[in-house]
Amino acid sequence: MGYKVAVVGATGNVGREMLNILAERQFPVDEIAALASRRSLGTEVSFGDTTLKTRNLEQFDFSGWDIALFAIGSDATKDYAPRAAKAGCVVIDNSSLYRYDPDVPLIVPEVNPQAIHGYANKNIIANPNCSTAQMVVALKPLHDRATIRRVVVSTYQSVSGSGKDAIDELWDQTKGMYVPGQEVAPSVYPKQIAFNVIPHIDVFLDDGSTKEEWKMVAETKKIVDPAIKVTATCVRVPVFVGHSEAINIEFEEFLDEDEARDILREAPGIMVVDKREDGGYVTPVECVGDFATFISRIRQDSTIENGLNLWCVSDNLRKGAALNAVQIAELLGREVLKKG
Ligand code: 11C
Repeated sequence: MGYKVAVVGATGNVGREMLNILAERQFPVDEIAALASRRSLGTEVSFGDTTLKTRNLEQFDFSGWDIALFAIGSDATKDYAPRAAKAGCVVIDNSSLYRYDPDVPLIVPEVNPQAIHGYANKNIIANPNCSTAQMVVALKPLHDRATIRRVVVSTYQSVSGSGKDAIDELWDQTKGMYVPGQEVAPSVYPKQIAFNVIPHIDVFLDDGSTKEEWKMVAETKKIVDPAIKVTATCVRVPVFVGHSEAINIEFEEFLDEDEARDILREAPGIMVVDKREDGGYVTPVECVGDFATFISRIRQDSTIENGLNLWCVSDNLRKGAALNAVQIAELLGREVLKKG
């Protein structure tokens, strides 16, 4: 016996990846519903070898459904997630709506699987921001060994993090650079993204940081350890898929770079590619479609007592969103629902 699973927002980038990953990982599904707003009705989406017709989210009755993977914006989530949860369906939500709610667990299965039991408070589990998810997978095994005091992270985030219109903007703007009269003005982004980088993701906060940077701080504390200090600079780069991060870590204890490499090699969800030669590291185009978080450029930071630098790359639509949500569903099935 398997599960009745609904994917909410099935026609978006993340919703489609959720369906792909449920099929790829052979999640034990008895029945699947691809839900979308009225605007997207009629659109067909793939689920393994089959094609699903989208169903109307507004009229959907979640009673009798086990799990709903939500990949819609916070505003729509506010309307539909409580409705699904009240009907007895466990919501795994990819929006930021519930992430900082103390009654809702925020889970990366490789890092804090024990938090799963908190689902029962509201029948809701939150999925973290993509830039946080890949970073905490790398931080956790190192924190367990040498206790992280402070993290300084700079991100290089792909445009797919902003949705389909942003992917189109990068594509059209890049092409338009070569065709006189077909230049494309910035629309999704405040400045040109083609052949450029933009140090601004999400809205500005009063202290001069951005919401994306704040999320990396708040979510790392909730998932790994509230004692860890994090400072982040989040930057959009002209890459379609795959977020990259340069991470500087200060530990309580000394951690040798070779030991760190060995720890990361053994850690769940991580693939170490770290040869000190031309091309001996991973770039975002190589991680697209992969499940792993890739770690390269592991090296001592000798400017502080117990410092380490590393480079972390992952498919933001997968580990950063859809894969992590499906992994939470697998964890929920294994530890709580026990049907599959
Ligand atoms: C980006 N990280 O790359 C964002 C996308 O809180 O789930 C995901 C935003 C979120 O723009």
